Amino acid sequence: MKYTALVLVLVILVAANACKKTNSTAPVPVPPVVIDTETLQGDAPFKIGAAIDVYRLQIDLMYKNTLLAQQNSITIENAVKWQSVHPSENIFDFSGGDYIADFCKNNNKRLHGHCLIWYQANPDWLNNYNGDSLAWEHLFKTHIQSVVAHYRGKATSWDVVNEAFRDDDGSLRVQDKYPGDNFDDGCIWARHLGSDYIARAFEYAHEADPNALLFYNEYGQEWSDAKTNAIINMVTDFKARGIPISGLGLQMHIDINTSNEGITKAIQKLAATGLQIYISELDISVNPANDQSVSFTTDLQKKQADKYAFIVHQYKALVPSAQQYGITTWNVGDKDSWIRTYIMHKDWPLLFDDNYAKKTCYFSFRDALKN
Ligand code: 9MR
Repeated sequence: MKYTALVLVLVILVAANACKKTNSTAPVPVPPVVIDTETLQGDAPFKIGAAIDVYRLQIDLMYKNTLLAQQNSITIENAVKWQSVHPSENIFDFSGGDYIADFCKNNNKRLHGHCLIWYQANPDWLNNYNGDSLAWEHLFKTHIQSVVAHYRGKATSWDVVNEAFRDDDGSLRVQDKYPGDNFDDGCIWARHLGSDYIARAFEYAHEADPNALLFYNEYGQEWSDAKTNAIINMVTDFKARGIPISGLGLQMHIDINTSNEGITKAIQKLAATGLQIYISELDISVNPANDQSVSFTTDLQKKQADKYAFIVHQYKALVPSAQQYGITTWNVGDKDSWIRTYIMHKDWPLLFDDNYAKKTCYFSFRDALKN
């Protein structure tokens, strides 16, 4: 009995081993590689970009593959904002920005740095910094020049100053308008350095990398004439004084109801400066009121697709080709949009869905790029 059991075990072992050998030599089926021959970057007469997050790039293959195929310009969404890149007075942390810069270099994508000076995303140590105006100027200059110099030869362009003007009257953000609401909508830079800080930011950035293209970036120009006019006045003044500004970023966080007339007017006015014009943070919300009962109906899909196409057509028609710096969406797909992840709205604002499949607006956007 014992002997029979032993023979049985041996037979099983030999069979299992034979099986293993057969399996290991059997050809492993290779999934077919699908090459996307119809892409945004392939069809655009200018650069097409997305603002991206380091962590997602590291962990989400669909996200990464979409970028690899579709876009040829990358904006660093958060990794080089002051609070990420300069977390304490004597520490710079370039790890996130470097990861994205390497991705761009290895995959031949243009890199746009965002943003050197902003009233938001500043670390507490900076907001609470105690120093006279000379000490503040030193911090300001050191930060700008350290970051720009670090990415010299890697970043083609920078948002030097972001969102310095108010929506209602186009005045400079200085004091916090609503103290007590836990959000400072004024600007530490204007408070400590005076109103000419914007010009000095451009000069410092230019010294650190004379080849970088330097942008002023702003939202709301399609609905706030006051803001657009303030920007145009700033450009006129900068030109008269020889301040090195290369371009204007028209963010365009809009929705399906944003007036077409407002969009046209903003593009026209900015283009008339002769500077590079960059649609820098495009997304089109379909549910701006964050109504929880809304679903992404075919009607909303169509309205969104029409709006995306309208913007591309206007950009191509109104911005001379030598001034077309490109169009960048703020994030890649609906799933990773700041509208979902940051303000937590129920929305579908981008060109790719939750599985990075192409949406109706992707096709209208791409057709508009082509035709
Ligand atoms: O998308 C960004 C979000 O992840 C950040 O938490 C937030 C604050 O730093 O900034 C968001 O990006 C903003 C950009 O830097 C400037 N224009 C408006 C963008 C959306 O809020």
